[in-house]
Amino acid sequence: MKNPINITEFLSQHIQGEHGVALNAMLGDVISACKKIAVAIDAGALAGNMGSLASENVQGEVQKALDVISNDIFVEAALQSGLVAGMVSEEVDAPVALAEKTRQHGQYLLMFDPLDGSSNVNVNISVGTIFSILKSPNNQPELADFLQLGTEQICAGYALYGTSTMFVLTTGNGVNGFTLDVKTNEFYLTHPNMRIAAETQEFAINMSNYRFWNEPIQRYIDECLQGEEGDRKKDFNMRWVASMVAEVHRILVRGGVFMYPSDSKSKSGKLRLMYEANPMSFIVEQAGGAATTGLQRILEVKPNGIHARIPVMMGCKKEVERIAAYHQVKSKRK
Ligand code: AHM
Ligand code: MG
Repeated sequence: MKNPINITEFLSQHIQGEHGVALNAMLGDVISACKKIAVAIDAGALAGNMGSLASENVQGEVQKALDVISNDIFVEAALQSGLVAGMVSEEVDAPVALAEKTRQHGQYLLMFDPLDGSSNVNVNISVGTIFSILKSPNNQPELADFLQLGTEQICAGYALYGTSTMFVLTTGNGVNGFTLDVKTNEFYLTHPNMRIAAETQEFAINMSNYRFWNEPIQRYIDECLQGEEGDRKKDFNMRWVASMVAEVHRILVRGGVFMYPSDSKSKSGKLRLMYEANPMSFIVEQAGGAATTGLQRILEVKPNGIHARIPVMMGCKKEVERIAAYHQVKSKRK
C-alpha cells in the first residue's frame, strides 16, 4: 500500500467536535493498550502466559492467564489520559476501582472486554479486544450511571489479533480499519469506510446448540441449510471461529450474519450487552448493517446490569431483518 496515513494523524484529522480532544487522548491510550496486548499474545507459550491462574511456572511463580494480563494492561493504559471516570471490564465483577485522584477529572466511561474469545488462545486462533466509550453523567459515577443505552456510545472499536493485528473504530461517522505495522509499531489506515455487503450467503452460529434454539432461529438456519432446494433458493456457507471479534471482522470484510441467540439452556443469551453486543452493534450499524435481539434493536436495550447478557443477531441488514421478522411471527402466534 502506498503511503497509508497512520492512526494518530487520521484521528487528529477526523475526530473533532465536542468530544474530539478527549477522544483523541483516550483512543491514544486504548491503542497503546492493544499494541501491548498484541505483544503478550504473540509471545504465546514462550511467556508462560497460557496457564490458568492456579498454575505455577518452573520458578514456582503463579502464572497469570492472558485475559487477566490483558485486563491489567488495558486498565493501566486507559488511565493515562486522566479522562476516564469509571471502567467496566468483563474480567472484573464490579466497576473497576479507580483511585480517587484518577477519577477526579474523569468525564467518560470505558467498557471493555480485554480478551474476547480467550478460549481460542491455547489453540492459537484469533482473539480480540472490544471497547466502548460513553459520557459519564458525573466524575464519581454510581453503578446506575454505567447502565446507558447503546445509542449513547460516542465511540466503539475492537482490536483483532489475527494473522495481522488490526484496530477497527467508529465514532458515529462510518467505520475505519487500521493494520499494525510490526516494524514501526504503528497502525496505518488500510480499510477506509468499511461497509457490510447488502447480500450474503454466509452465516455464523454455533450449530451444536441447534436443539436448544427457539423456533425462529431454527427456521432461519433450516432455510439456509435447505439452500437452492428451499425457500431461499441459494446455497449458504457457514463459519464459526468462536471469537466474536474475528466473526464480526469477517462480516465487515466479506459480508455475512453472526448469531448467538438465547436458547433453552442460556435464557438470556451468552454475550454481554455493555462491552460485547453494544460496541459491535454500533460498528455494524455504522457499516450499513443491523443488530437485533430478535425482538428489539440491540442499541435500544436498557441494560439491567453491567454484565447483562443478551441474544445477538448482527451483520447483513437484510438477513437481520428476516431473523427479526421470524421472531415477530412467533410472538404474534403466542
Ligand atoms: P468470552 O468473552 O468468554 O471469550 O465469550 C465470548 C465468545 C465470543 O467471542 C464467541 O462468539 C462465543 O464466546 C463463542 O461461544 P461458544 O464457545 O459457545 O461457541
Ligand atoms: Mg468476551
